[in-house]
Amino acid sequence: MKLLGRAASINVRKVLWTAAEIGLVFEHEPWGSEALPLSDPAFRALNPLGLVPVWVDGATVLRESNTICRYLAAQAGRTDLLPTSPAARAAVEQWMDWQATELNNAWRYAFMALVRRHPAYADEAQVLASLAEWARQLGVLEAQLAHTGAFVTGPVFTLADVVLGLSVHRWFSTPGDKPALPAVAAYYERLTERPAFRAHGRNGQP
Ligand SMILES: N[C@@H](CCC(=O)N[C@@H](CS)C(=O)NCC(=O)O)C(=O)O
Repeated sequence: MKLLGRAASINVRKVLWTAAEIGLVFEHEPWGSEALPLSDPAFRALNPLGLVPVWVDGATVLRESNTICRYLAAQAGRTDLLPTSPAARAAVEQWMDWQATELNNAWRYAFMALVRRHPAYADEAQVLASLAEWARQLGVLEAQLAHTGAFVTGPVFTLADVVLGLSVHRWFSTPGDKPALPAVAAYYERLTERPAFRAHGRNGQP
């Protein structure tokens, strides 16, 4: 088995964290780095979208980080990470889908401007709008975590916590005028108790 994608990518980190929770042994090639550009035809043959991560398991080639995480959990029979009953599984997946759509879109501009310092993200009004929308979206997570007092869907750590934990890490790694979110802050500390999060999430890299 092989993971393709540089470890600075939040979507690659989802796979690294999930694989570590499961205890998988696999090869890792940092595609998306200078030495391994995503324009390389060999990479495009695996993912015509030109994005990381990509997971190769024999003849099975997968893209989309959340899909790869679900595949790994299902293959390992880790029903704690991804339950099999339709309702419990959907409860995990709805948070994963929300992270990949609404939440990620909210923080992208602010993160690229304030952390990556990317010149294409220099519009102050858009930075402030992104921070405000990010805080508004995380207010939904704050309410949920205040309710569960533990993980996103309840007392059990699931794949929803992998993907949301990495977004929360970006929130706390980004400077700016941000509201206090005490339940989210407590969750961040709770996740930090996990060795796999310390290795692939809260590891000094934003
Ligand atoms: N929906 C995809 C998004 C993948 C994605 O946007 N990956 C970024 C890195 S986080 C990427 O490959 N960007 C192109 C680049 O870095 O050149 C997923 O969840 O895997």
